[in-house]
Amino acid sequence: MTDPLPPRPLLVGLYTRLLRTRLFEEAVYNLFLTETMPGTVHLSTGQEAVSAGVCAHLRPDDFVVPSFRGHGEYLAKGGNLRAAMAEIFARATGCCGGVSGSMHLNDVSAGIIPGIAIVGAGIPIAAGLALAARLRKSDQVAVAFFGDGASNCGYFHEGLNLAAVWRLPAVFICANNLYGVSTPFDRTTLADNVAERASAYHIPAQRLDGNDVLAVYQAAGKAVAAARRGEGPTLLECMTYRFHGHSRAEPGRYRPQGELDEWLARDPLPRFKAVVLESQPDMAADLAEVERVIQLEVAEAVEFARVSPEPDPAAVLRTIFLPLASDLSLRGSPRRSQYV
Ligand SMILES: Cc1ncc(C[n+]2csc(CCOP(=O)(O)OP(=O)(O)O)c2C)c(N)n1
Ligand SMILES: [Mg+2]
Repeated sequence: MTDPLPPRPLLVGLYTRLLRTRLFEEAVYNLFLTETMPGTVHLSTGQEAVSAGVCAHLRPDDFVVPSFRGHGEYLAKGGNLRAAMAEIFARATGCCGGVSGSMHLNDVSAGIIPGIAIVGAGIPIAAGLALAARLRKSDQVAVAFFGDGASNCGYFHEGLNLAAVWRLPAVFICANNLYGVSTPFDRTTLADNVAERASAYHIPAQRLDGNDVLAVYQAAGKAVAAARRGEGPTLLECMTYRFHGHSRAEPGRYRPQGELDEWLARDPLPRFKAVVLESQPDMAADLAEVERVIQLEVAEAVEFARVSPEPDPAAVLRTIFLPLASDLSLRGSPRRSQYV
């Protein structure tokens, strides 16, 4: 870090984003282990600096297309924490009415479109949202979050190419956590890294320390500003690591001994806190206040979710087949809906 620290409110904002995701996911993990929480979860614990550093630059009307490991992307962009907790609890008060679960968190009012479980599929969607912004002559920016594994999918190449040739206001954020499920990055990719692939599309790119929220913040600031100015897309490859396994309580036994410990030593939260307090010791009270508020916020969200009603089973049909629901006949073929 050579640049001066951002101003204090920004430091508080970054810490808030980091900690909100950390404590939210800690609560989710513990509830999952006690079987209080149904379904599956893909935790981003350890990777929080990527979403925190990027989303600190985004306006509410900018778009984020989260990955399936998207709790941090949703929360850092300003998604409603209670609605996310209730969704993972499968409660009617969740952001998808409780019928979806962890992978599709969304809050359209905060510019967060639903996360998609198809790896990489959000990349061309972000290009499409960026095209919509261009056609509307707005200065909105669309950001796609995805993993290293997604960079081997066709969507990655199509999305980057389209955004490049039309100079769309898109930013592509790859959280390279070294694994796609249990397969190491270097077993699936002969290229040294993801960032170098951007040169095939004449897109500027950078590989950076994704556990350093200030480094992410600086690089993302340039990328978002360039997109807003109409200078086209950027790819950032943020090197990071998930502290948990791929999903649920999977222990990640495929990782070589000592690797997790190396990354735990680079945990983005204590690292950021140490940098801030070293240069501005009087911010200790500000950070402690953030910790107090978020602990309460998460505890309150768990309680809210716990006492919320379960969805009406018919809601599954209503939300999936909404346009056809009233026309649906099991004997005949469904009539064409006015919405189709
Ligand atoms: C198109 C597609 N292929 C395979 C899968 C199964 N799958 C789910 S997550 C995952 C790994 C994704 O790895 P990466 O993009 O690096 O994201 P990470 O899990 O590391 O965050 C795979 C292969 C899928 N959901 N979609
Ligand atoms: Mg990965």
